Amino acid sequence: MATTAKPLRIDIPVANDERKFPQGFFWGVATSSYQVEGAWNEDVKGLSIWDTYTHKPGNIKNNDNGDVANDHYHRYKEDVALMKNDLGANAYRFSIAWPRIFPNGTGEPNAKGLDFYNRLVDELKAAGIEPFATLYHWDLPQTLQDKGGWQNRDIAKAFADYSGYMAEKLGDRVKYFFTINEFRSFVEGGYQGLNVQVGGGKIVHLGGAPGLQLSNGELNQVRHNAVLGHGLAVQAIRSRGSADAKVGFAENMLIAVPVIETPEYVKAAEKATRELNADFITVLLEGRYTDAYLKKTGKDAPKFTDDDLKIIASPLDFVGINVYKPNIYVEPSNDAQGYRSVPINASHPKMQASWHVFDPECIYWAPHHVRSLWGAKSIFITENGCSASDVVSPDGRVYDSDRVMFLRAYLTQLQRATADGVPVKGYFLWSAQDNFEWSDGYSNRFGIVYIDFKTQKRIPKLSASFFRETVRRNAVA
Ligand code: GBH
Repeated sequence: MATTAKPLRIDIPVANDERKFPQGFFWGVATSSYQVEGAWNEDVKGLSIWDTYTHKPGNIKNNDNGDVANDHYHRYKEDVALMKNDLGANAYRFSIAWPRIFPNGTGEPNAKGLDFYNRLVDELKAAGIEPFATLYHWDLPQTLQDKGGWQNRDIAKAFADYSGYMAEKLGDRVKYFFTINEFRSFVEGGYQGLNVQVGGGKIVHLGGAPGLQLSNGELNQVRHNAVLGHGLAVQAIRSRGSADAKVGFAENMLIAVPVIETPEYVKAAEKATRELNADFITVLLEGRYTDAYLKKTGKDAPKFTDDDLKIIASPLDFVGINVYKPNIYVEPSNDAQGYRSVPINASHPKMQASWHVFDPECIYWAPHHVRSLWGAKSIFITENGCSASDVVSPDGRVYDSDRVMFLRAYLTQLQRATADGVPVKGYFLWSAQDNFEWSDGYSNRFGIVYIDFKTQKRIPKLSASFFRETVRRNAVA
């Protein structure tokens, strides 16, 4: 039966205003020092706890380490050019290796270490890329670990001194500072190890440097020392940095997603989010540990003073959140808690990383909750992205179709949040390049640029084109 089919005409939504982001939105990519720099023992750099940890056989998949990593320390010019030309980024979130600046953690600064970040920042400015500096992305000077690391309250003060020093030295060009990246990850991963629910009752165990296994009471004190360090650093940046310095943290917020979008479910998800983050974001923004947290921790609760709480809650200019996955799905309940967590189904979709539960809605709800719970006026998504099984195909390209799917889905939800008026000012994609993925070594690729770790060749992936077009339009591509 022959029909004369009319060819379908589909309008390509090139100018679809409905998916636009606010004007002046920062489109960034992110990395961290230990994961990309390499040059682990050059230019008077001190050892970090990650040098020590990775050099011990058995800690990292394939016994990989960050000795060379992406060799970014020597190739930063090429990498900045890539960000500008191939990714179109207008912002870059990098971290500073504390042991490059203070090889012994405190004391005499190392001019050569500082010089690297001066040159990097100058290169970024010349490329029209706004630098966002993270002061602590887990590479603690080993000398400070030898004095107890974050178990030792004095480290908080040492961190503030180092932070103030950096704000003073870079402050004429760097306006945005993040104190600490993911309190929860380095505290729980490094000082106890953490178990993550990934669906179907399956649990994945994650660990990191310095590889300790503290008791719950000791761990809660480490949490407290870390938020105290953040507060002292905020004060040091304000007093020693430039007058227009902006400062905040970048935390891996635990996110409760309402199963259904009704006011009751949303309320329940907000309550859950506040309690889930009681040990970090909530105390940082409220200056108090919630009653439920103190009750739950009981005799293991951290020891603290009222003065500590004031320091911890030093006023911030923005809230930075790393958003990858939903942590719990929530429905309302009639008990005192007011919410109930429902199980994540065994067949729930995942991205490649063992822990990576897939749900774009989490990047809609995370900033929403931050605004409704704490009234934040400025929010950054400091990380978002996924790993994938990327390979270079015979034609020399890398077809990461799943990452493009992931980014489009998450950005669509983020755009929805900005359209609601949630004050999200920028988005940083993790990561600018494949890099050293902690315990997974080089086996887990999060970049939108592929790295051949044998030759250090950089190949922008399909997702790099997607990102570049998104930035160009300032809308989901
Ligand atoms: C971030 O860590 C890091 O900042 C970055 O260095 C890293 O490379 C990147 O993401 C990709 O992994 O959320 O309760 O299920 C995220 C590392 C944080 C992921 C803890 C797994 C499990 C705990 N991890 N998360 S939970």
